[in-house]
Amino acid sequence: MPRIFDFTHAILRRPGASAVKGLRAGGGPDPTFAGVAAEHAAYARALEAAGLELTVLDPLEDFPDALFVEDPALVFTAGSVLLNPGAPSRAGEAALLRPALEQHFGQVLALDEGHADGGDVLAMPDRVLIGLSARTDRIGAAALARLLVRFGLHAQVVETPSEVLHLKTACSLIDEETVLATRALAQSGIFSGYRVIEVPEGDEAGANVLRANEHLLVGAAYPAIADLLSQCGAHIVLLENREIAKIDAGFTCMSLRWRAA
Ligand code: CIR
Repeated sequence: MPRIFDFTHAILRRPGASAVKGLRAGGGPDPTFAGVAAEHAAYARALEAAGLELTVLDPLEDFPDALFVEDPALVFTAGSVLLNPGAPSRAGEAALLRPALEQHFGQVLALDEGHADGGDVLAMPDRVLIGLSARTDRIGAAALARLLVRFGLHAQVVETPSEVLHLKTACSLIDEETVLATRALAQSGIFSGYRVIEVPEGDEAGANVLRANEHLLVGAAYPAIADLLSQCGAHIVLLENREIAKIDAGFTCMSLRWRAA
């Protein structure tokens, strides 16, 4: 029986030079392009090492944040969904992903109202959490929940702490029974039925990790998180994300991953 983090394929998009102007919540300095490109390339290699076959799309210079392919779309074994990103500068990204999705998926559904970002969607074995955020509104979340029914998936709409960009900025699925989450999110009760490993205080920015097959990608700046997760049986891969973190990157948002049927 395949597990929800057993993936065969992923779609990524290489960063363009404009990526250094990507959105960021804290208004900090630009990353260097060389750093963003190197960290993205290392991320791609890590997914390949985890056993995924990659489709790497060309950069989109008009869309600085287009490397974060998991915000304008979602993919599942049963099909894919084009979303409607909540940041105005990212609105055009979904349409530009359509050709790649059509190559791989028989079904490409599209959000028909509201806004929703894939970063606010956590697929779990028994349900899909959709977090409300500055990017995902109630109308978009409800519209997405209706679309997911067509894939046999049950969605639950949840609140996201106001200080985080996306739901998955503050939590990640580790295995079929376990979630990593910041204390604030863990205490909100949305993970009922799961074991929750709390991110150590001060390491909240490291809560986004990525489980893919037997590998678990963790930020190199968060050894305490890697330590906590070492009990979970996955092979931990530490990845630098110093430069891409300046434009609020997480590991989950830089790829669309699925298991081909
Ligand atoms: C943005 O603000 O949209 C990008 N700079 C970062 C998006 C990261 N995506 C994610 O957390 N799902």
